[in-house]
Amino acid sequence: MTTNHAVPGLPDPGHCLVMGVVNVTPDSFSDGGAWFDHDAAIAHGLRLVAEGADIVDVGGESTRPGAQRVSSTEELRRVVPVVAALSAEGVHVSVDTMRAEVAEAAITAGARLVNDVSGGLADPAMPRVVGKAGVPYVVMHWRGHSHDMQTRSVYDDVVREVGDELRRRADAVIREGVDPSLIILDPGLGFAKRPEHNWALLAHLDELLRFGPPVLVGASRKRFLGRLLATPDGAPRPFLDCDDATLAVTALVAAAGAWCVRVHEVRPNADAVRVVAAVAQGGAVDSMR
Ligand code: PMM
Repeated sequence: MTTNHAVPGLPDPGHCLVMGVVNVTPDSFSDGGAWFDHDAAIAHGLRLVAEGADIVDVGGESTRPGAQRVSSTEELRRVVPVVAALSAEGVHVSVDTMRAEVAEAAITAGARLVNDVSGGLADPAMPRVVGKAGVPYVVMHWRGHSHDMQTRSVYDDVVREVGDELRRRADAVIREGVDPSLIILDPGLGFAKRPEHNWALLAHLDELLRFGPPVLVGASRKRFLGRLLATPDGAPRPFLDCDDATLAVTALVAAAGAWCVRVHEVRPNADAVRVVAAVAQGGAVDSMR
């Protein structure tokens, strides 16, 4: 098993971290916009921490396949008050944004990590803002905005190509001033990827882990899980019924050495990463009472 990395400024509990998702959007594909109201979003974030989330990821723009962009004004309005309130409660908040302006405002409001699904491609100012702030930066594999990203899901060798493209993005953001020790890589499951691409990336996660930076995996409630679990007549399993499948992915990637999983349903995943760590340590932990 590849060892878990510590990322400066973020918790290092000795197991794969759990990032709980708070989508402050009316149209998120997986939680139906249930946390669109600020107070509801803040309460949900605190509940996720109580359930074992190490980080809470706050996002104001849906990246559901086919989604249209929101304005930066609207994204700021959605995200900043939630980031500020959760940060004031001592929560490690990550901001899920592709916009430098939103990242900067969120960092000022207390966010400790920038989660950029575009890996710095959507807004060329992003890497400089993150570099200047000196916060950890999730660089995800991305080939274009959600409205037409599925047209870009063409690969000869998805594992090699995603790896190469991610490595190039990491080099690019380092040139723009991001500290290499603060980079986290993410294969971007579901982003310009068909189900078979996601499964291949999961099967060969070791190749991404070998690059060096910590790896974050976001499989939670994604369509490829629903497709796998489709009914005999081909109807995909609804997103909200894919949490057990998400849990299976969590256990597998945590055992493979992932640094963090991004999930909607925190408690079972927080339990799973602890089980994986206990097995990996083979009984050599004093918490095994
Ligand atoms: N997936 C979504 C949103 N943000 N961030 C990272 N780093 N990795 C992901 O896989 C990812 C992400 C889309 O899922 P959601 O709309 O259900 O939150």
